[in-house]
Amino acid sequence: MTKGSLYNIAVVGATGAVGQKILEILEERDFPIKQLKLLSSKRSAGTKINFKGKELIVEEATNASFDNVDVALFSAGGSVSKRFAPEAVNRGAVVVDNTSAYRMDEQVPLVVPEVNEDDLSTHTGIIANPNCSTIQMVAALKPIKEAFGINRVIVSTYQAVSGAGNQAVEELKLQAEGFLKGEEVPSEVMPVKGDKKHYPIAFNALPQIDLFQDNGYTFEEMKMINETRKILHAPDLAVAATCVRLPFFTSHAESVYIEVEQEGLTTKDIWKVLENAEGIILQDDPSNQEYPTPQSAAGKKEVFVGRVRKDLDHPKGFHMWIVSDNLLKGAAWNTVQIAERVLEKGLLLK
Ligand code: NAP
Ligand code: 12T
Repeated sequence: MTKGSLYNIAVVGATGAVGQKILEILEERDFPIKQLKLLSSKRSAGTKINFKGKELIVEEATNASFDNVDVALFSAGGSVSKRFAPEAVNRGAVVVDNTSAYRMDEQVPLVVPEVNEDDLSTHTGIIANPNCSTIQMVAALKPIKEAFGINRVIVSTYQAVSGAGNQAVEELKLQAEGFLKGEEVPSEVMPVKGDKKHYPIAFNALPQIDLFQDNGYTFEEMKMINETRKILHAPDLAVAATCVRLPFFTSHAESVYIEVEQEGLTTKDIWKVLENAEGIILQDDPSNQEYPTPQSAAGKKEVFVGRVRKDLDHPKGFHMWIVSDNLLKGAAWNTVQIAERVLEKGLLLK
């Protein structure tokens, strides 16, 4: 980033749950913006959004939207990224893509800045932002892996509805209100919009996030498995995941079991590493009932870790509880962080 330079930025999906958070963070970080384009589908074109005290008008995304754009931040679903990201790159924009469209593409770096920022320099136009559940887990596991080695990970997630977008948030609100009044509110979005069946999310727990794959895992679970291996540069790491949706609005929580390579470690050894890790806050004091929760992590950019303890049977096994705001570190903040590092490292296309 040349000091004082300003850049043309496009936000695709600016009216969505993630897009709105991206705008808040661009404003808060005083991102060096010359011109800001807000893009959506035809549905929201014309919507007015306030940014830094000025009213901006949302436009429908077209190929021409990306003329003269330096950095385009995409959070409008995989099909929108497939349709427009290559067009944006052809026009000279670096794309930071928040969807799963390109994450496992070998040409595309998949980046959590605290974990593998060096991978950014290999980009050829598109940089992928990992899945929200993956981001917070690898942020905590990376420093442990570096210090002690890790050869197995087993994770169960407790995920907020905001991960599934604004319509899912509305569905939970209406359903919870209805349930308390003894009325039944039908499910149309959860667990997955457009899937064959729907189940209530209010006062429930749904062991399905994203579509089922042929191997019996959901796509969200496979994203966690494959993305973790790619980001940690550990293609042979044993990873298993169970992803569950719960009826709260913000932050994902994860119960994570790991087996380390080094023998004889204690909980204190893990604490020490986490205390010094970038972007991590250790919040772990059982004697004072200190641990993170989805509510305490909401609105914060960091990843919180608590409940670190040794497995009672496996000598190299540890358990922990990892919580982070899914729309911030899990999506919008990681995306803007990537964009900031692209500018700092001089990695624009033009
Ligand atoms: P959302 O609240 O449903 O918002 C969707 C956004 O995409 C809206 O701005 C919508 O515009 C826009 N959009 C839809 N179709 C479009 C089209 N054909 N052309 C241009 N824009 C279009 O969803 P969200 O929660 O913000 O998530 C958006 C996407 O981000 C998800 O599909 C997912 O791929 C990704 N995401 C990633 C993570 C992560 O783990 N890193 C987390 C959450 C979401 P309208 O207002 O016009 O409909
Ligand atoms: N289906 O970016 O429903 O791959 O919580 C993130 C969150 C996909 C993604 C969700 C999803 C992604 C969800």
